[in-house]
Parts: sequence; structure tokens; C-alpha cells
Amino acid sequence: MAINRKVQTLDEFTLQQLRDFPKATGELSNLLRDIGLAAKRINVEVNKAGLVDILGDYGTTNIQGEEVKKLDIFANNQLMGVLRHGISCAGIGSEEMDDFVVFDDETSNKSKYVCLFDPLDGSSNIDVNVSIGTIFSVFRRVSDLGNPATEEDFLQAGNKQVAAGYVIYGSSTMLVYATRRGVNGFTLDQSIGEFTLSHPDMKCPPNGRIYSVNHGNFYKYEEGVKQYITACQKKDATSGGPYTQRYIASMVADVHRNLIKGGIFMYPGTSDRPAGKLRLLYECNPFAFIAEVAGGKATDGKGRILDIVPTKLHQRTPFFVGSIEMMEEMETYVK
Ligand code: P6P
Repeated sequence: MAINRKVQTLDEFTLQQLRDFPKATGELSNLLRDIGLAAKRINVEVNKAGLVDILGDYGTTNIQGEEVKKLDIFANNQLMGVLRHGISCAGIGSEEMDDFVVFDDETSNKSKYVCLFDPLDGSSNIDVNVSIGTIFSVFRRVSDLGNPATEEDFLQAGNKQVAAGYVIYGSSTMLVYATRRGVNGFTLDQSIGEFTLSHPDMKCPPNGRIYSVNHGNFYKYEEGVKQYITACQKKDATSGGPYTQRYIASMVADVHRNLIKGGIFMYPGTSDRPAGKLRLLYECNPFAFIAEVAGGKATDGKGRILDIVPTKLHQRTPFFVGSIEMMEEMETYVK
């Protein structure tokens, strides 16, 4: 079978980036390849999830006598494992862990980067077979190399991210990541077990007609949000065509669709949860970075997500992200 030389794998792509930047040490490329490896291992387990009854329920031991870990714990351990044993990451922050984990070994302490991630966002959708995802954010350390990473390395504003991305475990498995140079999407080619460049230089359409929000919370939203949602429902041919509401309560899937087709995703604050539900460091910052590099916009309803200086690992924020013209119209209602 002829090998398709035109298709570039994630490894080849990151190495090419390295060649284009001779001054680069290769640490970021290594880190991204490490994440790609973890994603491939997570993908295998996510695809088996439907077979859990056969393989043994999570939290029990399977027929081999091994403990069957909950998928999000499994995903967390895969990511932490590849990053701890790599040469590019000094520590991590994870949705699954109460506090930061500083690797604190000689090699890790010399590493330039720290990583934050939600190892398996939307995992509650696994048993209904809705696409789920991994979300990650990479910062250059501000603490002295050679010493263990510190909390300041993790609590940086999102505008300091050097890379951010996500993996979507859906009808196909894709890894999408952004650096300041652009957003690129890689689809897992199962025949060679490699992520291959399928969506080069992704751009968020400046406008769109998809709006994504949980209508179940409508009466808990602030007035401006309710007015904008109502305006979305009233769009018709005179305003460029009716909008359509798409929301599958899996952020990676909802935002990925809107990034490709154009649209706006909202998880506003509510009367009972004014800070909303989504986490700043490992859900909103990564998608805000990706959206802005792709030409879109991301705010908390009042200001730029990437300018928020975090104080806590798991802090939440209201979140609006998407096509720039839709975001700007939303902002005329939501102040
Ligand atoms: P709700 C999944 O649990 C998640 O964290 C995001 O992936 C998703 O966008 C959101 O929560 C859905 O929340 O309250 O609408 O069910």
C-alpha cells in the first residue's frame, strides 16, 4: 500500500515547528507529543467505555484482577504519567486533583513549562455516548529553573499561555492545539496510530448562526443574557437568517463545533451560581486562547478571559466564547 507522504503526523509537525525556530529547545514540541501519547491511550479506554459491563464496572476489579479505574481518573493518571516522565514539564494542575502537583525531581525541576488540564471533561456523558474531551493549557514557568515549580507558575493570567489545546473523543478523535503561530487540528489515523494534520491553520468564522446555552437556566440568567438569548431566537431572514440552538452539554464538543462552523457558546453566571460552572484555568483559559488565535473572542461577560489573574486552581468564571461578530452583538446586551 503506497504510504501517503503528504500527510504530516503530530510528531512531524512539531519537529517542523522546531526546524522553523532554531532557537527553540524542543521542550514545547516534546510536551505536545507527550500529550498526544496520553490522548491515544485515553482514546482506547474511552472507546471501550460502552463495554464496561463486560470488562467490569469502574471501581471494581476486572477479569484480569486489575482495578478498573473510573475513566476520568484513568485519563488523569495517563496525562500525569507522561508529563512526569517527560523532560518538559515541572508540574501539573488537574481538575481531578485538589492541589497542584510539583514533580520535584532533578530533570523536572529544570523543565521550562507547567501544564494544567481537565483530563476528561464531560465524563458524565460517557454512559450516553456523547463526545467528551481532554483540555490542556501550557505556561512557561516564572520560578527559577533548577528549583521545584511554585504556585505562581500555575496562577498566571491566560494571556501568558504558550500553548493550549483539546482532544475530542468523538466520531473521530481529534487533537487541536494553538500556539501564538496558529491553531492546527490533527485527526487520529487508527491505521498508523498517529495524529495526522487534517485541519491546518484553523480560523473561527467571524459570524455564525449557532448559539449554545443551557436554556434550562434561562430564568436564572441576568437580564442582559436573557435579552440576548431572546434576540437569538428572533433572528430571521431580515437579520441574515434564523439562528439554531445547539447544546450537548459537553464543552469540548460544543466549542469545537462552533469554532469550525461559527457560533457562540455561553455558560453565564446564574442567580444561584454567579461565577457560573466552568473552571478558569483548565477549561476557559485554553478555549479563550484557541478562540483568540483563531480570530474569535472570549469574555466573562464583562472583560477578556485571558486578562483574569487567577487566585485559585479551581476557580470558576462565567464564559462566553465564539465568532467575533456574534460576541460583539452579545456584548451590546450583556454588560
Ligand atoms: P450543564 C460538563 O459537565 C461541563 O463541565 C461542560 O463540558 C459542559 O459545557 C457543562 O458542564 C454543561 O453543564 O449545567 O449545562 O449541564
